[in-house]
Amino acid sequence: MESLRAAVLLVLTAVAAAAPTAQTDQPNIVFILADDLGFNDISWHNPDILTPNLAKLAGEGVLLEQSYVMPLCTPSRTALLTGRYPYRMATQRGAILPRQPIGLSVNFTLLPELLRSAGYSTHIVGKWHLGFCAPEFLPQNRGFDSFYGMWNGQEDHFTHELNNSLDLRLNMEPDWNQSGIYSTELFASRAERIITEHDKSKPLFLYLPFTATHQPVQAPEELEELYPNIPNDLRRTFSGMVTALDIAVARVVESLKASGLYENSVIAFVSDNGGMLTAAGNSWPLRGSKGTLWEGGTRTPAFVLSPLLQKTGYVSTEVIHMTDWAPTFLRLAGVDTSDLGLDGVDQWETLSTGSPSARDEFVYNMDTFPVGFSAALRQGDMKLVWGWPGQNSDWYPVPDSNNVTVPDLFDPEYVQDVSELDMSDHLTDQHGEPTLPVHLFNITADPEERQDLAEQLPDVLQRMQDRVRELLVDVVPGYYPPQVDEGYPSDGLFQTGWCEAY
Ligand SMILES: *[C@@H]1O[C@H](CO)[C@@H](O)[C@H](O)[C@H]1NC(C)=O
Ligand SMILES: *[C@@H]1O[C@H](CO)[C@@H](O)[C@H](O)[C@H]1NC(C)=O
Ligand SMILES: *[C@@H]1O[C@H](CO)[C@@H](O)[C@H](O)[C@H]1NC(C)=O
Ligand SMILES: *[C@@H]1O[C@H](CO)[C@@H](O)[C@H](O)[C@H]1NC(C)=O
Ligand SMILES: *[C@@H]1O[C@H](CO)[C@@H](O)[C@H](O)[C@H]1NC(C)=O
Ligand SMILES: [Ca+2]
Repeated sequence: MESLRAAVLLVLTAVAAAAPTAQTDQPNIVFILADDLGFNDISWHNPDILTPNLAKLAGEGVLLEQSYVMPLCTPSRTALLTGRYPYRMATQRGAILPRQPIGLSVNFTLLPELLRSAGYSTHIVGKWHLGFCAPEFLPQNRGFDSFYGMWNGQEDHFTHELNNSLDLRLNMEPDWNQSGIYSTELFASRAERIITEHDKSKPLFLYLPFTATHQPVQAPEELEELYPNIPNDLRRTFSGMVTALDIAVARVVESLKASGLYENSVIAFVSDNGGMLTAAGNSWPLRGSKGTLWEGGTRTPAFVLSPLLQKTGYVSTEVIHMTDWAPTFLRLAGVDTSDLGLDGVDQWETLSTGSPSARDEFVYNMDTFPVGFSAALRQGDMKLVWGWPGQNSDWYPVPDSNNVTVPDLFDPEYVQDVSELDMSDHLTDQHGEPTLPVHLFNITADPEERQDLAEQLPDVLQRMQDRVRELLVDVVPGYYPPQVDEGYPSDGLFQTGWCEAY
């Protein structure tokens, strides 16, 4: 009896002693975000694409086959950095346009701010795209110790200009000196420098949102030349962009190893949304494209890599949602998230051990228009798509020649149709069913969304529609005002200070 008590005491003491070291063991966190890289734009889904480094790294970690993100750049980034659904923050509708007077509301505390409070050095390299019209929206005022990159959603990959105006800064300082250096290489160099110069007495959070493979479609010539057999010119250049990204990620991981940070690092690689057809991105065989609620808009290549993972070298089909990364990283940093009201869930057990996903449900997106709405919900195997799914609802193989016209992202006429439908009572009326289209799929059995089960499974349909009605109460309609003249660049440079923060 005595010895049992002693043993228990010993265990308790060991646990107590372990607690403080957990704090100092906070891992380095490196989050690598690809831009518009579709399901079919990576070698493990499409052998025509050359990403040997990414495939090797994914193989050494856990390849995530059900990694879900938002359909567009800005919504996806708001989900990542807040751990919340964009529909609760009015950021769900679109990507921020250069002269739109909007940003991610300062009401929301971002991941880097919370990590910095927990002792991290925090850096962002690459594309911000969460608003810059007010200084309060800028990354260095949202928890990042340093910012190097661009404020907008896209720019020329060599000149770093959009509409003949520079969008490249180190914190506030414009960097006029990088014309001719390819964006993906430029950002990899900056990331290497941050890693090399990192003060190891602190943990590092490096957020690395590359502009690859967003349009404009441009690649270093020698990488494009690796693809002589791709018949579509735009797709060939696009493929070179993917390979540039592959090389850049390898450089970053090498640099973590060389500086001794790798052993205590967690590295995630995720694409922010599906392939954009007009920019030669591709989500085949999934349905739809960037900008849609279909799998092709929301399910993208991803993996996690870390010596801290208990089980590695396998393909996980567990659902990980974009909102889950913030609470997962915060848990690793020792930050309690229980009072933060996040939609994301801590997925470390799943990532580390391969145990079932910590969630059974997620919202792909929701938005309400003056009349009409758009929603998709997942519960277990099942997916409900209700209302406007976005443009491009077909299946789009990679173009096999130059003689193809691909559909554009937005078709104003279609939006017009939806807005003409009277949806004014969809929140309350359980019996007068909306006239908007409704679809039901078993994603496990039918990831391509070809078999609509809405008529076959009325009970499941009813249950999921009821759940959407319940969730709709929380929807803040997307805030997406027109562009304003105050936002025009001046002195050849994109500027801040032409809107009020909110
Ligand atoms: C921010 O918080 C203020 C004060 O609570 C509130 O009035 C405002 O609506 C919030 N804005 C957003 C975008 O949530
Ligand atoms: C590009 O800049 C010019 C000059 O400021 C302006 O007239 C034009 O509207 C701009 N284009 C866009 C797409 O903002
Ligand atoms: C750009 O180059 C100029 C002179 O060539 C130099 O004074 C300046 O510090 C450089 N800026 C940056 C951000 O490297
Ligand atoms: C291009 O495609 C169209 C429609 O598919 C076809 O009618 C036309 O002959 C094609 N042109 C060439 C040069 O192959
Ligand atoms: C969905 O498909 C999977 C795989 O075929 C099956 O196990 C499951 O029972 C299906 N779920 C429903 C609700 O039909
Ligand atoms: Ca994107």
